[in-house]
Amino acid sequence: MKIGIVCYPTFGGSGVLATELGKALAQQGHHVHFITYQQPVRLSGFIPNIFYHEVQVPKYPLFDYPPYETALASAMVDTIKNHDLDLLHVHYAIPHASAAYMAKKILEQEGRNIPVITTLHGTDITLVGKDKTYAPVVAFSINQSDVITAVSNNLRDETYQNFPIEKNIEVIYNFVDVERFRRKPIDAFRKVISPNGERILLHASNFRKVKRVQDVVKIFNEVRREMPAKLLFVGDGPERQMAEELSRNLGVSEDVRFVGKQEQMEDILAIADLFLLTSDYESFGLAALEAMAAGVPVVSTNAGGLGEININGKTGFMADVGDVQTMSSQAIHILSDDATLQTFRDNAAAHAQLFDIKNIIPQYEILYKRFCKQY
Ligand code: GMT
Repeated sequence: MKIGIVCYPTFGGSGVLATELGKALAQQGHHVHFITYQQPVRLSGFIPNIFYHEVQVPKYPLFDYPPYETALASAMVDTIKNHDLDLLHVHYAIPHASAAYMAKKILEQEGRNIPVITTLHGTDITLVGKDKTYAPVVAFSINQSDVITAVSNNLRDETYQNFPIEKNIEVIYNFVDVERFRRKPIDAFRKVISPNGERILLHASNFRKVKRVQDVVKIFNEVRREMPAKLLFVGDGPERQMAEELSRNLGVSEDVRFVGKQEQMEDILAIADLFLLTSDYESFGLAALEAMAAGVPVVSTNAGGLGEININGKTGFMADVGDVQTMSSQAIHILSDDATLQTFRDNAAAHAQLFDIKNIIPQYEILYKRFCKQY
């Protein structure tokens, strides 16, 4: 099949998922055309069946806000026509679903029907999407998609609660390439981070408010009272400075390291002992699933779809949003002895298998084939 994929090309979960999906589809022999405003971060190197079309948004002095959505819809039309695409799969509703609707209508006038699949990822529904500024367009364009998928049952339910959606929303879980994340730790790297064998706690995110990174620092502070430990922060974003300040105020900054945005998450996860995800909401929590695939247990909140991946008491633990005390005790319990940690590690790795790329990609292929009967 010839598949167009539209996503945010950044480190966010939706972009990562869309890129990994495209790469996996290309490996199956499909032709995958990424239509994005810059090269997606996980799309490095040359992959024969992958094509990249950059959306150019010209800046004119007249525009305070260059019309990205218009440029994107035009790039979609152009790519679909010139490369004879079979379908368009857009990740994240805003503004991808409405741009896809526009492209679809333009192509209809030329006698071409292009099926549009919209995958909802989370904040496009729960935070940004339901904001009155965007809501009518989001609801309309989701309803106009030929197929709607959500990355968890929770996100499907949230979408129905927040928008007047008339169509069926299918749930296709996010996935992880289990093989890729099953890495041996690089000893030299582990020694740099934890020279005396301290436990390594990890958090990775875009440091937005929804992640509650202050809770990560507070939990680490409690753990460190009980055992030697280090905290690694991966990623960057608006709340990073606050996390740095808090770790200084709590007197733990010597043991906290901010390593910025990283592409090789598997190497970092390979040295970690525990992943912390303290979010107000996660539709799914792809970062936590990647941790589990690397055999790293997760202590998280029970918000959104996190309970669909993190099994309380088995792959890690969950607690209410903001309940730092409980999450600290849970982290201490997992890390307190090697045997307990190993049990949680094994359970996390085993559970992640359910979400292996090999199990999920066929679900997307089946969905695409509904529209591409010739394949
Ligand atoms: O978490 C973010 O702020 C990034 C966001 C995105 O759109 O990239 O992540 C969302 O999509 C991911 C992939 O489906 C999910 O794993 C995240 O849970 C979801 N984030 C939220 O719901 C807050």
